[in-house]
Amino acid sequence: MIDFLSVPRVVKSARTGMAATIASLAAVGAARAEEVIGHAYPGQMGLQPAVTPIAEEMHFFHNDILLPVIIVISLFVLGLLIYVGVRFNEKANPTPSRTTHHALLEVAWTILPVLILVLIAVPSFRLLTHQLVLPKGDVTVKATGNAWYWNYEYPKDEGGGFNFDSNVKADKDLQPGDLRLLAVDNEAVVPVGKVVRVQVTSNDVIHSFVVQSFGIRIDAVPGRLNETWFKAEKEGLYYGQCSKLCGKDHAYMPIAFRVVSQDQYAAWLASHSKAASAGRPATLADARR
Ligand SMILES: [Cu+2]
Repeated sequence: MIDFLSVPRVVKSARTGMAATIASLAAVGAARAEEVIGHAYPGQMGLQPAVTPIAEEMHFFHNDILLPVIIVISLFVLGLLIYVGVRFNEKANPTPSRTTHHALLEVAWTILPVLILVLIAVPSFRLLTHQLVLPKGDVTVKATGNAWYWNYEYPKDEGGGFNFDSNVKADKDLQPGDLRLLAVDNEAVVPVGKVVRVQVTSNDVIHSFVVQSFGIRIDAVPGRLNETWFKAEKEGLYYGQCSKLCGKDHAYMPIAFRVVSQDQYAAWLASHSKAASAGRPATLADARR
C-alpha cells in the first residue's frame, strides 16, 4: 500500500512520460523488495527472520539449546568411534577382553541421556505452552484451506464481515519484486504489534497453515477448527506455504500476510467491509483507493 501511495509523487517529479514510468516502476520495485521480509533467501543459512515473540523463542530454543547439545553429542560419539577403531582393532588389541557387563557404565549411559532429555524438555514445554495457550486477541482471521488456495475471513463483530480467496499469482501476472510461487493476488492484512488469533480449518482435504517468520504451524482439518496466534512486531510482507501434502497443486497455495500500521489496517478493513456490504467482491485494490 505504501508503494502505491508513493507512486504519484515520483511520476510528478519525473520529466518525461517514459522516465516517469521507469522511475515509478523502480520505486515500486524498491519499496516492495525492502518490505518483503518473510521468505527464504538464496544461500540462506539458518531460519527465516523471526518477527514474533514465539518465533524468537523458537529460534533461541533451536539455535542456543538444541544445536549446541546435538553438536556436543555428535562430536562425543564420533570421538568414541574413532577411539574404538584405533585402540581396539585386531592389530592393536589381539586378545580382546571377555567383559560383558559393567554396572556403573550401564547406569551412566542410561541416566545421562535421560538428564539431557529432561534439560531439553523444560524450555520445550515452556515454548509449547506459549504457543498453545492463546492470549486475548485483538484481531481474528479465519483461514480456510481449499484445494488449492486459501480463503481469509474477517469477522463482522471486529469491523470485518467479509472474506476473500487468496490465489497464487501466475507467472505471467508477476510484478517487479514479486516472488514466484509466493506472491498472491489477495494478501491477508493484519496490524503490527497486535495479537492476531488465526482460526484454521479446511473445506476438503487436510492442509497445513505455516508462516515461518511468525513461528506458526497448524493443521487445517475439515470439520475441525484449530487455533493459533501471532504478534508481528515489524511491518512488512511475510510468506508461508501449505505444509501438508494435499494433492496436485500443493506447491501452489502460498500464504501471504501483510503487516501494516494500525491506521492502514483500519482503512483496509473499512474499505473491504464497505465493498462487502455493497455486494461487491472485496479485493485488496479497494484499500488502495
Ligand atoms: Cu494444502
